[in-house]
Amino acid sequence: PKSLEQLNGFTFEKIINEDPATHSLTLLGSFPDAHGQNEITAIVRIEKTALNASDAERLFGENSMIRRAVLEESTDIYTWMFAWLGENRERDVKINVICPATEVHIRKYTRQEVVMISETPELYEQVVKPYIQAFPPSRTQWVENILTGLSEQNKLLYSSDQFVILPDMKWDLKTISSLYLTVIAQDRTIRSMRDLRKEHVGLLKSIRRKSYSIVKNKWDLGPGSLRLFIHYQPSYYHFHVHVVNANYQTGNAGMMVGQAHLLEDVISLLELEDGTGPGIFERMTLTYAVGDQHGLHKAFKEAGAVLDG
Ligand code: M7G
Repeated sequence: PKSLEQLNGFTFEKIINEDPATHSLTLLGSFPDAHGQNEITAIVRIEKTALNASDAERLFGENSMIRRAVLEESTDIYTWMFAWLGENRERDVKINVICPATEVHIRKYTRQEVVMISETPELYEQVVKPYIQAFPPSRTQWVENILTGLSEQNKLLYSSDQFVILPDMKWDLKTISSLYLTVIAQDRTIRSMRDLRKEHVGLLKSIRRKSYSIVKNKWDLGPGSLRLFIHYQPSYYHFHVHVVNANYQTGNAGMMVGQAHLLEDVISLLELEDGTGPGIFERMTLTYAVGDQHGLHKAFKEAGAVLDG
């Protein structure tokens, strides 16, 4: 096919690949041959083109390219919307806004080089703990809003005095192959994975059990289709678990080795504790990548903890 008219001669048979990360669909089907007598098997891959950096200045404003936008959610400083670049179309773009954005947000979203850090328990005490404690409570206002019923209440999939489950802000809420939920613990004393102890095994297992049953009931995906993980370092120091379609692949660092720790492995490690003496996460050295814009980077450098790059 060399024209739209010829493209429209395509007979769709089935989808052979669906990749939300590259915004593409690969279709199997056929085109008629030149005489219109036989059907010739064809693969068509359709991918949304990248947004053009030179359009940046006209994305918003008087001559905006955006024709329509619908608010999906707004909480604290975070807002997300879906928008259309023309009429009668499938929604084109998801727009996330952070306003007002803090210095920490700007650093987090800025492209950067990473270096590997081996965080010993001593380094945690000396550098990381004070860093976590220095965050003002406003940093996790969005979490408080969810837990106290001020926002995203119609999104809650589960709520108890232990934790809530709801769609993650990253998810478009409809593409099952990129399903992304977040589980937020009520317990405000667990700031990160470092704080997990044997006594939390019950909580972690309930999170696992409930996540499985909710996803099964609502989207008919079994436990084998889910990847449950915890970030270390996370961006927000209020304990939460990521629940993601196991088949979802993204270039996003959030699922990379080093930052993502499987909930299963964490439960298993904690179960090995004998319940006396310091816990595994009090004794373990955790190795991960830190961006050179990350708030911890400078402190680690000063402490001589940055490995040669
Ligand atoms: P994280 O491991 O602390 O950091 O995860 P990351 O953002 O670097 O992954 C926090 C998770 O909460 C992320 O998956 C975010 O997309 C998600 N998230 C962040 N905010 C501000 C919101 C929100 O307001 N609502 C919801 N539903 N999810 C959020």
